[in-house]
This record gives sequence, structure tokens and C-alpha cells, in this order.
Amino acid sequence: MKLTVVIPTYNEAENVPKLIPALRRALEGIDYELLFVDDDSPDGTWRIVEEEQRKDARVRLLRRVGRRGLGSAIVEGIRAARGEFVVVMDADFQHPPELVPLLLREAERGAEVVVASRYRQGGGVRGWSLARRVISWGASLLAYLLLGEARKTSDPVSGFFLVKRGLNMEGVEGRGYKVLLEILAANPGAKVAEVPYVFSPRAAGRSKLGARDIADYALQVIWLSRPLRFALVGASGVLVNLGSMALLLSLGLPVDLASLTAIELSIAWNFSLHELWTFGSGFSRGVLRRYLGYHASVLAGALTQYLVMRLLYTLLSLNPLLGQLIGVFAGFLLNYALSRSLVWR
Ligand SMILES: Nc1nc2c(ncn2[C@@H]2O[C@H](COP(=O)(O)OP(=O)(O)OP(=O)(O)O)[C@@H](O)[C@H]2O)c(=O)[nH]1
Ligand SMILES: [Mg+2]
Repeated sequence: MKLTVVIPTYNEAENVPKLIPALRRALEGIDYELLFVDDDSPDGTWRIVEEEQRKDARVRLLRRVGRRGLGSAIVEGIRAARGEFVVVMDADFQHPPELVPLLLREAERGAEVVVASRYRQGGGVRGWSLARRVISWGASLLAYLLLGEARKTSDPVSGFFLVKRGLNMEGVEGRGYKVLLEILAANPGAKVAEVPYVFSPRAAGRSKLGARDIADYALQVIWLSRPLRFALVGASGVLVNLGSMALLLSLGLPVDLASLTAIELSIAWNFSLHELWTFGSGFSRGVLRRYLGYHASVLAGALTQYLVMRLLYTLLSLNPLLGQLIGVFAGFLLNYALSRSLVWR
């Protein structure tokens, strides 16, 4: 089968009866299936899909009972897809059905991910309030700043996209509702293409996007961003450092010994978390070499921190605490760059 169209639905009973014929028209001549992933919609959307399924074997229903979430619905749909290519789209006509064959065409030319983009020449949004524009723009900016993979597309938060089956889906869980970002992060080498489109107002029914989704999104980006994971681990290391030093001092250890032991403990702590979480190499081969290399990068980072503070203090008479803070930042950047390029590569 050439194509699976995954359509997550929640209370879309008004839209689905129109969407199916529209997709049928758009996909004439293509071997496809329409896979609806419905979270047991109270308005009976799943019942409508079930009826259609009886008449047309190309319509499939995945009804999830007792679970909700746009992201996880999309991921489950992609995993259950039988097509060589999988398009994900909304049910409310904000994503024009006529665009699906254009996404497919780009994929057949060799792209592994094809993004329907609102921010490409020829694309746009209709009928959005200023607030909604600002939120969407802020979401894209956040992704751009924090995730290198997001920079491969002009619309990294698009909910309308195609993926080739066989892409790496490991770790793609649909935690936030922007599954495209997770897929891009899990496939840094993927070839990405774009097709512009105009996002129109919802045809019928009500929006399910809320403040909770926006917060989830921010968490998702943080989770996916390696520099931020690195920084969070570093911050936890400061606590380990100070905590163990206090403990050792209370046990009567001399100051120098307590300090050095605490430093080494925090380095070991950070290193372990970087292995398991930030870089995910999980103590695989070469762990000893990486452990030593990490010491070198930490040392270089600490030295940078001190030099930056000292320079700012001597040359500009900057408040030493402020200098130290800027130094921490500079040291962090160097530490991250060295760790990434030399230790975990
Ligand atoms: N299965 C499932 N689908 C969902 C869920 N939440 C939203 N959807 C569907 O996902 C698609 C996008 O949701 P929308 O509410 O349209 O979100 P949006 O497009 O960002 O917001 P609007 O512009 O107001 O429409 C629609 O087809 C919804 O029916 C959910 O929890 N589970
Ligand atoms: Mg919508």
C-alpha cells in the first residue's frame, strides 16, 4: 500500500462525513487507507467512521477507550499504518485534503519527511487572532532556538506532515502534541522537504487546544533540547556538590579533602546523567575514555569561568558576582561544546 492518512479525532462528528469524500476525491488513483484514531469521542465520531468502514474497506478505525491525547493518538496511528508513506492531518479542514497528493509527490522524489508549511512563500494563515499568531510564532521560535533539527523546516510545529515508514520512531511517544518535532529530533539525518499551504479556520466543531497543551509543548521542547538537558544536569550537579560537601564536613573531614571529594562526586553524578540522558550512550564501550575526557572539558570550563570573571573585574570593574555569572554561562557553553564534540561526539 502506498499511503496511510492518519487522522486523529476528538468530537469531529460534523467534519468527518465531509472529510472522507473530500479525501477520496483528492486521492483518486492512489492505493491508500484512511486511519482514524479516535479517543472514544462523546459525540460519536467513531460511530460515523465505523459506518463508513462497513461501506469502504479503505477506511479504518482505531478507537482508544480510557485514553486521551493528540500526540499519543498520532504516534499510535503512525505505528499502525500499513502504507509506505504516512500523512498526518487534522479532521477539521484546516489542512486541505488537496494538499495530500502534493506531499506524496515530494516523498516520491526522495524526501523522508515532508512538512506542509504555513511559513513558506505561498503559505499562510487565515482568520487567526493576534494572540493565536503570537502563540504559534513563539512556539516556532522556541523550537528554532533550542532544537537544531527544527531548523530544517520553516514550520517545525506543523500538525500536517508526511513521514516515510521505516524512519526511526524510537523515543517518539507523543509526549507533547507536536509529534513532528519528536520525529525530526529522532532522525537528525532525515531528508526534509516542504510544501506551502494556507491554514484556514476550522470548518465546524470546537477547538481542543488549550493552555495545558501550550505548557506541554514548552516541556516537550525542553525535553528534546540537548543543551537544556545538559544545563539541567549541571544544575543538579551543583546540588550534589554542595550537599555532599556539607555531609563530609559534618563527618569531620578536612576542608580540602571534603571539597575535592565533593567536586569529584558531582563530576561523576553529571557524567552518569549525561551518559544516560543528555547524550544517551548508556555506559557503552569507551566509557572510561569518556569519563577522563569529561574531566578535561569540566576543567577547561571551570578555567574559562574564572578567566571571564577576572577579566571583566580587572578591565571593566564589573561586580565580581555578575562577572561570575557571565563566567558560568561562558564556561557552560565551552563545557557543552567540548563534551559534545570531543567526549560524546
Ligand atoms: N484522538 C485524539 N484527537 C484529538 C485530541 N485532541 C485533538 N484531537 C484532534 O486533533 C486535531 C487537531 O485538534 P484541534 O482542536 O483542531 O487543534 P488546533 O487545530 O490546534 O486548534 P483549532 O485551530 O482551534 O482547530 C483535530 O482533528 C482534533 O479532533 C485527542 O485528545 N485525541
Ligand atoms: Mg484544528
